[in-house]
Amino acid sequence: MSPDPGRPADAAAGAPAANCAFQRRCDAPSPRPSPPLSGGEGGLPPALARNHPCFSEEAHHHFARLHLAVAPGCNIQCHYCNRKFDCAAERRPGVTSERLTPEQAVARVQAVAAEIPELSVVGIAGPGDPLANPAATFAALEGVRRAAPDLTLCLSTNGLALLDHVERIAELGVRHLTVTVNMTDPEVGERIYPWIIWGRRRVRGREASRILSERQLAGIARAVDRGILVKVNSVVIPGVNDHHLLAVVRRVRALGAFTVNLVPLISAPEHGTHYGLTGQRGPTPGELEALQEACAVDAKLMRHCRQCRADAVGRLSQDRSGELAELGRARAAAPPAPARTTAEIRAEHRQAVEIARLRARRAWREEANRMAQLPEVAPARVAVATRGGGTVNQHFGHAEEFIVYEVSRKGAQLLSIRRAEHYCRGGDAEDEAIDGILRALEGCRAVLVAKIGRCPAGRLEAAGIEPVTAHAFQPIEAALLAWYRENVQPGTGAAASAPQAEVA
Ligand code: CLF
Ligand code: SF4
Repeated sequence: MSPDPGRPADAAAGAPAANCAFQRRCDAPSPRPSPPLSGGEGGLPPALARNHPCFSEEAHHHFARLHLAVAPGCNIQCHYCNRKFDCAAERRPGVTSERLTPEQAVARVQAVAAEIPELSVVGIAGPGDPLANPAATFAALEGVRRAAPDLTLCLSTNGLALLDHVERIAELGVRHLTVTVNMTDPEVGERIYPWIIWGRRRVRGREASRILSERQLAGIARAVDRGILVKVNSVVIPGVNDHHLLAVVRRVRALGAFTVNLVPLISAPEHGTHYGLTGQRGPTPGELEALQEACAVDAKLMRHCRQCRADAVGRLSQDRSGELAELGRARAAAPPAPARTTAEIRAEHRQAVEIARLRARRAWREEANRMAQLPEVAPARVAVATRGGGTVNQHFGHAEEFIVYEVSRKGAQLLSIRRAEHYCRGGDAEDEAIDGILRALEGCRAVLVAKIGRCPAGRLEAAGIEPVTAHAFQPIEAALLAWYRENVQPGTGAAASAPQAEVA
């Protein structure tokens, strides 16, 4: 944490304030002869976001979060929410298999901390709104602060009650806050929120959205003022607020929001939500990307969100909530491991991450210098399979998701996360799964993996996607730049060489 609780650590160090909307541009290595690349050296997070997997794209390769589902109630109704729905396999916000008391929550933190050394953040994100359940939320946060003071605390809220609690949040040392802002225009809002609870009564229609928006914006401004890093999540709802989100982004950026996360609406009839039942669709990947491109001019965007559950555990790419739920219950009854022990293990992990970061930065620098010699060529989309640690280290057959980057002379920019069923199940190849994987990799020129079998490699090649194992276990951004330099023809953007996968 910052030595001065009212002031971000970066500001104390004389660097640009962590909540500066231009942070990414300030960080870019402009004096280099090569173009300012987004990743590696230039992509390193500012101090406050350094170990937070959501506030830093780079940190999400190294660190894990734990959500404590202590907040069941909500003070508003969103047309995309139904908290009665529960399915262990469902991955989306608001879903949880278990609600915890503050005491159970602290025991869970201790149990999970003993299992996951990369744990860096404990967040409260539901299943309702944390600030509509202030007693449980603050009791849990206080308990965690006492039990594991090195863990970063995080909150996610709809913002209606933020202004009432922002001082307490700051006093507790919460430096990372997410506010979901889907509109600033009540005319748009009345199609998203049927009602809010305000002044002990239910307010409906446009007036509800007017109050909500006013409170959200005032709460964000106050939180920024108190040195809290604010991320804004906006749910993209085609035909309802998509045309309006650029204005939302500009407004929250002007208030000092650190980053904006445009999340696609998840909507299906079986969820029992208003949107699900009325057929409101979410955006297509293309629509989402186009909106992100438009908004990226005005704000730093988060593009690695996994829209996680209210009881999510682990790195963003691997929710271990199901696996660790039992463990939490078993350990809750037993005396917890001494906090000092788990804190020491976490400190060792952080040291190991710094070493990995140094290695990645060195590799990036070398590649950046080589890239500087490259003439102007068209960008290429390339997917990467990773199981964390910041390297290309996942076997194609085990990948449940691919990270898609756009690679060009300007660097490697993360575009999206594409989920897919994994190809190998218990040692058996799933031929049907390859069709879904090919759909997930649509538009990609290559996929960088640690290993791949002969059969799926052939299917990828037939679909025009080059399976690449030549950069296995290299840092991701340097590997992407190296692939690009070696394989893209000047002037055409076409891959130069034949597929180079080493078949497992
Ligand atoms: Fe949790 Fe949210 Fe904190 Fe992260 S999640 S409270 S900021 S610790 Fe992260 Fe999950 Fe996306 Fe949220 S991937 S849904 S942005
Ligand atoms: Fe559900 Fe969150 Fe909306 Fe409340 S604010 S209705 S918990 S999505």
